Amino acid sequence: MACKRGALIVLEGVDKAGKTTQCKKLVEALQQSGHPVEMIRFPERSTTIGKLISAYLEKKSDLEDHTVHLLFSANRWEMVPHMKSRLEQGTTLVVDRYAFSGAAFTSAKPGFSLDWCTQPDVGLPKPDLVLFLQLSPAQAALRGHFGEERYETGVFQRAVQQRFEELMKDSSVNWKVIDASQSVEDVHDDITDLSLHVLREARERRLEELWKLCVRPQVSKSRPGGQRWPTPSFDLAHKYQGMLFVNKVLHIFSLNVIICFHFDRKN
Ligand code: Z5A
Ligand code: MG
Repeated sequence: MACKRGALIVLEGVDKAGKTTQCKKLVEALQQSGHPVEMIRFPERSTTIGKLISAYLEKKSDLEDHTVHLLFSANRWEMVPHMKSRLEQGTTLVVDRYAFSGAAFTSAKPGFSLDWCTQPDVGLPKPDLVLFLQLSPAQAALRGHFGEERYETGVFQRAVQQRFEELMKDSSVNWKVIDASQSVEDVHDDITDLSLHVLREARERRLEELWKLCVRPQVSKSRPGGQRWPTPSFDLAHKYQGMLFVNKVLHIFSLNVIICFHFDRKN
C-alpha cells in the first residue's frame, strides 16, 4: 500500500463502557480538525450476514455457537474491501468493536478456546491502535440495566472481561487502556491525544495483517471448569527480531576481528 494512508483505530471494551459514544465524538473531533474519517461498527447489522447476527442477538432466532462465531467473522471479512479502499484513499477508520470482541465473547462460552476463536480473523487489516475502555462491572451497572439482547448478563460480561485481559497480553497489537470511568469529556481527551499521534505514524507505515505472525503454542492457565486455553503472549515477530539483533551483533563482532587481524598483519 502507498504511503499517506488513513489510520485504523478500534475501540473495544465491555458492555456500556462508552465505545459508541466515544467513537462518535472522535469522528466529530477528527472531522473538525480536517481529517477525512469514517465510523464503522461491528456487527454491521445492515448486510445479509449482519441481519442473521442481529436476529440472533435479539433472540429472534437461535444459531449454533460455532456458526454464529464464524458469521461475526464473515461480517468483518465482507467489509475488508471497503475498509482497505478507504484507508488507501487516506481516510481514517474509527471502528466500534472488532475481532477482539469476537474472540472475547465466544471464548467466554463453555468449550471455546481463545486460540480457536482468533483463527477466523487472522489476516484482517491490523489496527494501528486498539483503545480498550476499562470499566468495572459495578461502574457499568450504574449506567443502567442490561437490555434484552443476548450476552447482556453480569456473569457473562465478567467472563468476557477476563478474555479481553488475555488478549491484551499480545504485544503484537498496539493496545492502550483508557479509564472509562472518567467523564465523557475526559475519556474523549485521552482518546483524541492517542489517536492524533497514531494518525501521524500510520501515514508512513504499511497496513499489516492481524495476528499473522503470532503463534500461541503454550497452554498457560486453567479455567475453573477445568478447561485450558493458550495465552496469546508469545510473539514470533518479536522472537525473530531478537534473533536478527543477535545476528547483527555477531556480524559486527566478526567484522571487527577481521579488521584488527588485517591491521595487525600490516604492522
Ligand atoms: N459481539 C460478539 O459476540 N462477537 C463479535 O464479533 C462482535 C460483537 C463484534 C452487540 O454489540 C453484541 O455483539 C455485544 C457483543 C457481541 N454483546 N454484548 N454485550 P453492540 O456493539 O451492538 O452493543 P451495544 O448495544 O452498542 O452496547 P455496548 O457497545 O456495549 O455499549 P457502549 O457502546 O460501550 O456504550 P455507549 O452506548 O456509548 O454508552 C452506554 C451508556 O453509558 C449510555 O447511556 C451513555 O450515555 C452512557 N455513558 C457513556 N460514557 C459515559 C461516561 N463516561 N460516563 C457516564 N455515562 C456514560
Ligand atoms: Mg455500542
